Amino acid sequence: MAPGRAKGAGCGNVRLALLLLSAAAPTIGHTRARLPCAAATPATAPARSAVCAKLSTNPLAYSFGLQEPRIEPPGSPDPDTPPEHFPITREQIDSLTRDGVVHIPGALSPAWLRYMRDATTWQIEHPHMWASPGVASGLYDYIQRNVWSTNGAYARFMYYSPVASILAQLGGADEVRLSTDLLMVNPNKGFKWHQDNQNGPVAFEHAMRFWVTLDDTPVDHGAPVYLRGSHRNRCVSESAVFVDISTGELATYAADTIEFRPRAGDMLVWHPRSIHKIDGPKSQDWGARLRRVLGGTAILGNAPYVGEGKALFGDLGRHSLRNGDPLRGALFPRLYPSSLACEREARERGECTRTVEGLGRLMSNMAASLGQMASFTNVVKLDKAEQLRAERAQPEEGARAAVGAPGAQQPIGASTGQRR
Ligand SMILES: O=C(O)CCC(=O)C(=O)O
Repeated sequence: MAPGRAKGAGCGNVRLALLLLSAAAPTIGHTRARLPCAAATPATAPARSAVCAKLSTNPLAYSFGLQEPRIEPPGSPDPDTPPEHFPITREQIDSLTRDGVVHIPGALSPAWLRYMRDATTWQIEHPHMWASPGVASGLYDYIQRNVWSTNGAYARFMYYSPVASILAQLGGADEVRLSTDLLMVNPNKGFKWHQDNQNGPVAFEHAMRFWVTLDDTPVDHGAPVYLRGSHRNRCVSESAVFVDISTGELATYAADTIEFRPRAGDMLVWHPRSIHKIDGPKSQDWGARLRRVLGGTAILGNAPYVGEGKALFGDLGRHSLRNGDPLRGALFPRLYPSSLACEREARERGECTRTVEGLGRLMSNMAASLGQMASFTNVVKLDKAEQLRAERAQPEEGARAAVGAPGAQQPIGASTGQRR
């Protein structure tokens, strides 16, 4: 374990306090607390950023509210400029339909890649309070949901980069909105077989997942792996997160996996029901290396709000939407065919951040997470069985499985199988 990383045992109360604090934190402007690390880290020498991230378990080092790194997007687009066009082929659309996932090489130009690396270096060095529970858990070195809503650089990436035009073409949609995003730096423990249901208040059929990496995939870990065609499965319940792929219908999908080794600037797009995983390094520590990914969920076309009764960490803003209402507005900003001035301005006024009302909604919907808790328990049981099998076959691997099991060191979110 890296020095400075909080250990699992005994940290539960601290994590809970951080979570509540971070979820309830009101917008109080551009307060910033600097970490004791370098100001700018070139993309080719990221070591100090990684170290900084591992040190950021000190709650006093975190900022609240809006953050603005003042990084200019490529081409300095006018505010109403549509997202950059990136041509998608018929074959790529067919792959997504058939396999439930597609790889889009070179989605980001070198200029966009540089922009996002700069934004991410800045974000890691100015950690936001919302990142504190995930960072304290050690599950990721830095993880922050809805970073678009607090950091202007990520908002501009969503408005003007090719991401939204790629999603519109792949989804055959004339309108794309952002439901939620997630900045994920260094998945130390990986993320075992799961489907995605922390997508915000959008139904599977109106949602599409995206993942843009700022770094090449290492040769022996970190590769996203999918069960081909598993978005068509009929056995995984809507509320499940982690799944057991060794039995039943999923076992048939498990015979055909697709592993990707994306390069920096590549994008993956998949159906939220596609079963997938990512393995971290054996040591569970990325050391001085970085794996920086911005993931998220897009809303395709005219979708209804479906958040009532669900515990959704991507839906903590102030609103009075009821199930069936049109899922639009500044909290779920339009990206394609272009962003909207009124929604951009609402974000800049800090109206898209987490609120006490949103937290209250989350708490009152927590009971709905019981299904997810059951799914997590199943995975822990499965891990124990896998561990025993592995120990019999290969003693060293078995020992690693014991450390790597999600239940071995309860990460924040483990009890519900959710990432914040
Ligand atoms: O890249 C990661 O760390 C996890 C990606 C993933 O499984 C997801 O976004 O659902």
